[in-house]
Amino acid sequence: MRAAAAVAEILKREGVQFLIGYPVNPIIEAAAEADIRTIIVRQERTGLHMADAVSRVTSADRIGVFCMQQGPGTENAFGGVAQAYGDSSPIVVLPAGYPRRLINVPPNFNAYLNYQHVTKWIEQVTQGASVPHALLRAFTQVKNGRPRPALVEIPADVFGEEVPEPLNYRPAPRLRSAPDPRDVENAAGLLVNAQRPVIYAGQGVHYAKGWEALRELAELLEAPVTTSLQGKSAFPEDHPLSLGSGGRAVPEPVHRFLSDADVIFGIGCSFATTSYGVTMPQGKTFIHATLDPHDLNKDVPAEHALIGDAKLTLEALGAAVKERLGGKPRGRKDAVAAEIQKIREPWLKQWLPKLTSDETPLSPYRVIWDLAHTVDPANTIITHDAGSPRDQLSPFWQSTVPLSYIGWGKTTQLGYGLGLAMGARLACPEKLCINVWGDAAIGFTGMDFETAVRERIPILSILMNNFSMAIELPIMQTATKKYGSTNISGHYADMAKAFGGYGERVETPDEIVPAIKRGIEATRNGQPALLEFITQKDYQYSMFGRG
Ligand SMILES: Cc1ncc(C[n+]2csc(CCOP(=O)(O)OP(=O)(O)O)c2C)c(N)n1
Ligand SMILES: [Mg+2]
Repeated sequence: MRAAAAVAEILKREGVQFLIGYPVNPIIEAAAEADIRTIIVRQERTGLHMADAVSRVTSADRIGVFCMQQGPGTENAFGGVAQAYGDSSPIVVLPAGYPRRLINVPPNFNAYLNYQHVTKWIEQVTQGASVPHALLRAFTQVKNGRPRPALVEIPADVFGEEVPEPLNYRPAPRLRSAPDPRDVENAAGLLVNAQRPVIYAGQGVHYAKGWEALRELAELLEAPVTTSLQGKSAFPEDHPLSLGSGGRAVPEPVHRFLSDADVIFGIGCSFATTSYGVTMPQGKTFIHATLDPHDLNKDVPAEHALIGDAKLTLEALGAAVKERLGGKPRGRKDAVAAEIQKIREPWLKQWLPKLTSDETPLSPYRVIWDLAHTVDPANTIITHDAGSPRDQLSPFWQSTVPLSYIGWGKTTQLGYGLGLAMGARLACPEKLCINVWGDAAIGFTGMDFETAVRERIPILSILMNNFSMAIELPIMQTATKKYGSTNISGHYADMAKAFGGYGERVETPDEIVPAIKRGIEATRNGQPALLEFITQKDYQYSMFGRG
């Protein structure tokens, strides 16, 4: 068996149902021969974003795989891998390499050398017979420990080499580890004794599928819960103990409860310092539960830590807390829920004029509000893009079902949302998959709307066209005034139609809901829809304590 065919067979054994890629790479042809659906994008970055979403929305039960050619393909793919690394998404990347006689000769781009710092595992295969073991190492890495990309570069002349038969490959195992019971007892004691504990859940809860265990612990402790942007939807945001999610913009209860907490329990989170997450207040007692010891004391010094899988950690903590409480909660819940409401209601009231605005150009908040009240949230996966859409969507979008929101932003590449929605739809064909983006974001990856049409990936794309990089207006005033530096233009509904998709430009408030319904109908008929809302240059966000 040739090496390319061996790769395809291994992908099959690993449960890979579609190979996303861009030519030239012999794995594409071999995958098709092995009946793995191949999906060809318009540029590498979007394909990687799609693979990334496949891993995210399946809690890495299915691993997204992307392949591309040596040289330009690998050079152009860098952003997609870097984004997956920044946001900790486990994907397998399979670039071809230059033939072995040239691979280490400048100026040929060498993936092994250049991707070192955006992968958790990287290698260059030097002979066909080594391909199966190299892939076993890569899949073992993405299925275990902190989720991040693994890359195996296969030189073009290796693809034609023979791999000994029968192919000896069993899928990589997925193993979990639990924290030290002494640490669990310690943390349980602290949590039970805390007067104002807050639980902060990150995306580790999604990968561990620890949603139920998180809810049980929160209800037992009667502690309010917030999430990072990446962890959003790990806890139902319509639950009386939910504060809403963190991000650059947050609901006010998130800010107030974190500020007033005595103990903050971070579960499945990195506590990384970022402009796109809440800043942890000083002077609190932190309990940091994470899979990755590299995160400990990195940004937030934590006196107490637990290392292990988020679900196993939450279950162990739940049992220890239960024992300390004599099996049941102490009756604090109503008071905590009432306090949350007391902060939430005036906060929401303050934003309602924007959320229900009748103005034209449209308020982006009104578009989001109407979208939220038109779709079936339990059957929807939504993601934002960088820019105002993120900060306008995340505080007001209530996620009630695990993995119904793909939050991101440890690095914030404009244009990421489209590929995420497409990958989500591929992995969950029964869901309505939505990306909300701005007119600068579409400039990066908009051509791949054609991929959605051609590959029959019917997503709903909500575009806020304000003919501007509105979020940059406050810091680019002179450049805007003198040279129009933040101005952009385009008719994106027409672009969608030109690609064979459903496109509609919406300019009046009464047309928002009917247009959304028509867009959803188009997706039901297998056609991706792009709804272009002409919006205000609004750069007011629900931010607290940051510039
Ligand atoms: C690849 C990349 N380059 C630059 C940025 C910085 N950036 C963040 S948002 C933004 C402008 C966003 O404009 P738009 O998408 O139109 O959203 P708006 O704020 O106008 O609603 C820029 C330049 C980025 N996030 N990603
Ligand atoms: Mg804009």
